[in-house]
Amino acid sequence: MTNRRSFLTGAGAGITALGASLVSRAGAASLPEAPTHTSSATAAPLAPTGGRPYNPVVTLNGWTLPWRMKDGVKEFHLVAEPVVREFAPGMQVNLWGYNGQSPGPTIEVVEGDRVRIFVTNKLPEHTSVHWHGQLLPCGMDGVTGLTQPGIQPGKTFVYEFVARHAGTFMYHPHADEMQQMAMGMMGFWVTHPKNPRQHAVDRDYVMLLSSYDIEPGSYTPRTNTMLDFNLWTINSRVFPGLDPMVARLGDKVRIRVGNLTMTNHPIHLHGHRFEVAGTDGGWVPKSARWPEVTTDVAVGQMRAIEFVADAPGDWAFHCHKSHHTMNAMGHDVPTLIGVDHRGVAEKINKLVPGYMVMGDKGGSMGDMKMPLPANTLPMMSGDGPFGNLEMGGMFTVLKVREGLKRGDYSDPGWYRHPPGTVAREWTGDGAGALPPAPRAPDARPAPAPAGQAMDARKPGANDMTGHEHH
Ligand SMILES: [Cu+2]
Repeated sequence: MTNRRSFLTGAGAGITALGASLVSRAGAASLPEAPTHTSSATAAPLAPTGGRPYNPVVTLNGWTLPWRMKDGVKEFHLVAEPVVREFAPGMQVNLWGYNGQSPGPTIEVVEGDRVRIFVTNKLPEHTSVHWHGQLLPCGMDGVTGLTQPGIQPGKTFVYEFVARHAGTFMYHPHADEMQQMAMGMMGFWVTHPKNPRQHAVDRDYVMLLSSYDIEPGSYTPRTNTMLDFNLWTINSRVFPGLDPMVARLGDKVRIRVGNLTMTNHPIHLHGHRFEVAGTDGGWVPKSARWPEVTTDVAVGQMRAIEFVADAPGDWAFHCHKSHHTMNAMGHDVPTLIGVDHRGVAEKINKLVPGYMVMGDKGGSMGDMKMPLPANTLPMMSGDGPFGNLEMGGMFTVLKVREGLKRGDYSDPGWYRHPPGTVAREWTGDGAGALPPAPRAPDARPAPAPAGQAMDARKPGANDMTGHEHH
């Protein structure tokens, strides 16, 4: 099968075939292979090896599901199953997903393709797959109880429809949704235009936003959580576990973002202006687009942003809710900006494990060296060329470089700034006289920190995970 061979070549290690052992003998003969993928590295784009040509997408820290062509139908095989996903080095999470990973593999088809998707359920409870955004026969919509019975454990269902319109979609269960989506069941779907020159870009990245409530020190999300999530992920990875997005200077870049969390995410890109070129409803007419540097992606929405990567550098790409660029933390702790408690936190920690304060004038949160429970990531981390990035969660870097090869997605390393273009300490030499810094007319002097009583208290049991205000 040529498409599988090329997939192996392109994506490297971490792939094994589940094959037909999972399904009944009678069904095995007609079922396509269900490749699985366990590496959390970004797989090379899966070039089409049959059917109409298209420009494949890149799933950040993910992969695309190979298919087989049978009598003119593109056949895919998804296996819903428990998986282990590394959120970032140092943290493994027990999730549910598809074909070895959460999110499941990206499905790529072409407008007009007839698509047949086999779904085998290896979960301990029934499931279904809803094809979010597709225009399809009602009975293929995947809503348990409404359009089909649930797929019971051990059973395989088949879905079949024509991918009628090009665009940006996703798939997820419509069965015990809160539990199954809180466990990571979701995947991306791209329907490419019939004409590969239409909407063509040089680099096309896709990602799904999801959130988890994982108590520090544990390995499995709490699935009854409604709002108090503490890990905010891109493709079930958190910074610094996210690969950079790479672009050649002058490339036209598209980033497609789908949101399957319980809150909105204002997605922000530095150093560039973009337009929202598409939603899960289709492409936005050119006359209806406007320039942006942040676009809100609401719950259940998808946005395809497009821009020309015209500024060399390492540019932050992140959700603008600052607690979504942090990993699990305690935030019910006093803010002690301006209070000199050097050494005090350490002493208290001996008496009250887990004690911490924010805003220690001796260092930021990113510098706090807290003893962490096993399998827990620091709140803010990631080493950059100038020190700790103090980031976690929904954060990665767009790396724009001159002269990259087409199709080269490897990390080019940190940006080498031209001399004299980096913010630096003013030492009075060469940069002229220090201009006066006017103050607000009604400014009052800040209270002196010296001798101020410390309002420290012990964090409660829930402080490490509670995140109620979004
Ligand atoms: Cu967010």
